[in-house]
Amino acid sequence: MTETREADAAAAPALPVAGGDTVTGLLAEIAAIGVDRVRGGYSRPVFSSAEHDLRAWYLAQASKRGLQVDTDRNGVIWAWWPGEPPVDTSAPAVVTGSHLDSVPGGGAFDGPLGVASALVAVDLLRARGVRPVRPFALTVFPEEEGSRFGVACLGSRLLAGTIDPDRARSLTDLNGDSFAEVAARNGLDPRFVGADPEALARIGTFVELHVEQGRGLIDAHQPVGIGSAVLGHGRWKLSISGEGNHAGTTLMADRKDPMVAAARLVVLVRDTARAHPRARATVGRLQPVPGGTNVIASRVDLWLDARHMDDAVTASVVAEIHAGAELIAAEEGCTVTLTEESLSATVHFDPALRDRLATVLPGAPVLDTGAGHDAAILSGFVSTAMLFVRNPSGISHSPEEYVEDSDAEAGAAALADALEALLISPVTDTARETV
Ligand code: HGY
Ligand code: MN
Ligand code: MN
Repeated sequence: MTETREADAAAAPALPVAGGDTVTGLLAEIAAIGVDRVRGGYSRPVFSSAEHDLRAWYLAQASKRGLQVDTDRNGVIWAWWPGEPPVDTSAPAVVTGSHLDSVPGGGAFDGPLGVASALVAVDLLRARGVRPVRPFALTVFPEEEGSRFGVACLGSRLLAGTIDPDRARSLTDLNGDSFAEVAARNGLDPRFVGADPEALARIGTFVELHVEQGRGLIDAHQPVGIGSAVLGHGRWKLSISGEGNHAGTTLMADRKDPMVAAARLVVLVRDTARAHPRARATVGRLQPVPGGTNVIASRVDLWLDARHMDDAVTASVVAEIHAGAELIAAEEGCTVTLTEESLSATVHFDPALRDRLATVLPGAPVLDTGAGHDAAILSGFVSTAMLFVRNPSGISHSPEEYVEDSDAEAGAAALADALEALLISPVTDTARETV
């Protein structure tokens, strides 16, 4: 044990230390929550009963560790390590966390792995006798996937003030319920959602651990990697309007069928992305109105997800798709509108923090990711890093997402190493000292 740890181990307060939970064990505790028997995998939308149960589980786990828990006005859960001396409570905090909500039919690890690993990292830091010299908190951000209200990272965007609170309040789910109405039914006062500069200013360094959503660590034969960048990405809603009619009485020549235009558009999206190296463009969600088997749709709504490391390429891809959609709609006797729902520029994590973690975790590859994260939203405001844990399938947003038990524990140990380095480094007097 290093000198710091020995001295501190003797002086460490008799705080409740959980009986050696493992990441695998914690994830097993929530494995039955939000199982989707139709799609497979998990469907844990924000403010659903499943997500509510996950939040209750998390609050119990945090309390079991003696963490001081608070849910802020945006629904972000904060779990603070008790701040006995030598904590300099005025110093910027080290914060780690992720999310509990999922995409429809998602995997078991996207989000919960980072949340469970943070809890186990607390146990490991305690067992090592680490005494933070600066404030330390765990967080859980709501609506990271944007699966219910359509905007990804809604919780961290509200905290950071990067989404207009009126727009957030008016976002609606598939039932037409607004975020304001649903948030109010779940303990938040929608009048007060929005930028929280005090909470943001408390964060000096944010580290998010996440399952890798790709093959980088498989190919590198490493269990843990360090994040370098998050590809810029956005979501656009396209609405194609035609002429609803009877499937049996309407001759083919008389049709203005938005479903046909939508089908042609989905292929155009694929072809446009293929024409731009490393671009990704997806239509994963398509909704005919009214959606009857014997009905020619009057309208088809579909959502485009487009991404690229170069934001200008993302913009070109979307512009080409929009132009192509208008041509297709005209040829099918339809009209089309395109509405941007969210857009995040490519984010490069703090290079000094990235390099610092590379020294703490020698051999960990440095990887960019095509997946969005709350860490990317926060990186515009605080020093931010990510750790990735190997996913042998490389697949995510699917029940096939997977992490080996040993890699899950290696991830938590790596997170504890990173946090220890950040928590015991001397607090300088710079106002926004971050690493
Ligand atoms: O969509 C994403 O990239 C993230 O999983 N929310
Ligand atoms: Mn995800
Ligand atoms: Mn995620």
